[in-house]
Amino acid sequence: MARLNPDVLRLYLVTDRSLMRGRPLAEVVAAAVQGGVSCVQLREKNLGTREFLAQALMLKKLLAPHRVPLVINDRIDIALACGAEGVHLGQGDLPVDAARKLLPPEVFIGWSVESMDDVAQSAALPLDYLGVSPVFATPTKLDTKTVWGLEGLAVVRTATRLPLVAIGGIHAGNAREVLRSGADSLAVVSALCAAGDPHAAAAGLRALCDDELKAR
Ligand code: TZP
Ligand code: MG
Repeated sequence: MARLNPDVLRLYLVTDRSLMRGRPLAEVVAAAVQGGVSCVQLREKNLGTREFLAQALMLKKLLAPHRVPLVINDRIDIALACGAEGVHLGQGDLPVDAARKLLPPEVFIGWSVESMDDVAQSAALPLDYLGVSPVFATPTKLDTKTVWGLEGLAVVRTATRLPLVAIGGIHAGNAREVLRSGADSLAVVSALCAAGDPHAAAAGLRALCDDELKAR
């Protein structure tokens, strides 16, 4: 399994086209990348396979010159077909072991953990990072189980050496405390997708990440 440098995950944009105020996906992602996003996950819950693949290929082309990795949510087939650098799986998706067998060794795998049982299980799985989901309650995803809170995130930090990607309700106002509670990465949806100026929003969050993480 390829070892993932957690710096690559530092500011992690997870897409949601429904929050983009009518702006094209490419426009919002390009602005966010210019601002300092270091990793992009394409998350599509309502697209057919061909449309999903078309969006993935478009983003792959957009991100490649910036050396920003593309992560595909849920779909191993789409990740393989577009040459994505990573996949993100949840508790209801293809099991991690099965995904690892299907993917080339250099493709990294992230997994959402929703309980301490999941964290315990992660130790035996071929994983590259854990998504701590959700850190705060968020209207962007309503079907969540436990809300970890900063305290829960800190407990997860003590239980694993895998890079931790914090997601759920993260914005410039709480980002520092999330990083101080043990996260290696901030994953955001609305803080960038719904921002009036995604470039400026990304630049602000990135400066904050770089400042908090410089001592590590
Ligand atoms: N997984 C856990 S919370 C979440 C996902 C995809 C949504 C996070 O959205 P936001 O707008 O950054 O709170
Ligand atoms: Mg999933």
